[in-house]
Amino acid sequence: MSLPYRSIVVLTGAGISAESGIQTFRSADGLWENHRIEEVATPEGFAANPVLVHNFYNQRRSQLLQTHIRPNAAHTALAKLEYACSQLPDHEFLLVTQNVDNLHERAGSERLIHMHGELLKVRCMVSGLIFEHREPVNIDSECRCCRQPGNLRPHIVWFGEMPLEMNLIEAALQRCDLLIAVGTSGQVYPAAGFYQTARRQGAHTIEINLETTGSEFDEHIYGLASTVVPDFVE
Ligand code: BJW
Repeated sequence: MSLPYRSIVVLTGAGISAESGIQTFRSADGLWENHRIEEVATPEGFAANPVLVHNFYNQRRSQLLQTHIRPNAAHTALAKLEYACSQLPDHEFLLVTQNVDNLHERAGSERLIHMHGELLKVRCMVSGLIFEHREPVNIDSECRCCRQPGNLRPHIVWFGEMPLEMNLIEAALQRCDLLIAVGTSGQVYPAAGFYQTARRQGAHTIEINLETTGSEFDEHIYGLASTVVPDFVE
């Protein structure tokens, strides 16, 4: 694999997991269809109706755990790209995903940040401790640290909350010479602005998507992530 770039940041969105069977957010049959965003993806929505929000995430957690939901060729190609970078001196790689599924790690990615949280984790609202969690959660579920009911919330970044590991992401964007965005509509900030940060300091920016999103990347490659990403990496 020839690698003309030394510092690569890849940003992924729901489009990379679409071919694995996980619905994207903003397509016509998208997840939000049956729920208003404010109801299920804001702290205010959770405070108003925790049962509804827990049920929404319970349903998505159980979908993710179905056996037919697996990483696809795009996830695998990004893990290979990371491995190739790790074999070369003075090369670095960071994968930043907005996705809350676990398909990147299942494909072998290790240098990975889940900036919008993780579906298979819950957080104690009192201590802030984070736990792996695969079972349904309800308002009676007992927290593992404080042994109290009602203190658990999904470990998900909702609208109005600060995305995770922003310092590490910003630092990587400041020094990258290639930014690739795969399968994201570019409608949600701060991720939607990453390509501008990278471009400002001279990085080449590439968008891989089914269709144009209107964002002004240097290069656009249109097609299915499962085809385009492996082609690009090899
Ligand atoms: C394929 C494909 C295939 C399909 N192959 N491609 C006004 C202006 C600017 C900002 C704001 C504003 N008002 C409020 C804000 C801030 C707000 C925001 O951005 N709102 C916008 C809606 C305007 N953002 C926030 O609140 C964030 N926090 C924040 O800003 O904190 C302050 C801060 C300040 C300074 C620095 C840092 C922080 C938090 C955002 C949290 C987002 N959370 C969600 C929900 C998580 C919960 C859950 O999963 O249930 O995260 S929203 C949802 O959107 C989810 C996703 O990660 C995120 C992005 O969606 P994504 O991945 O792009 O998916 P889609 O469906 O939109 O697009 C899929 C794409 O794939 C499409 O383009 C398809 O074409 C393509 N595709 N199949 C290739 N096979």
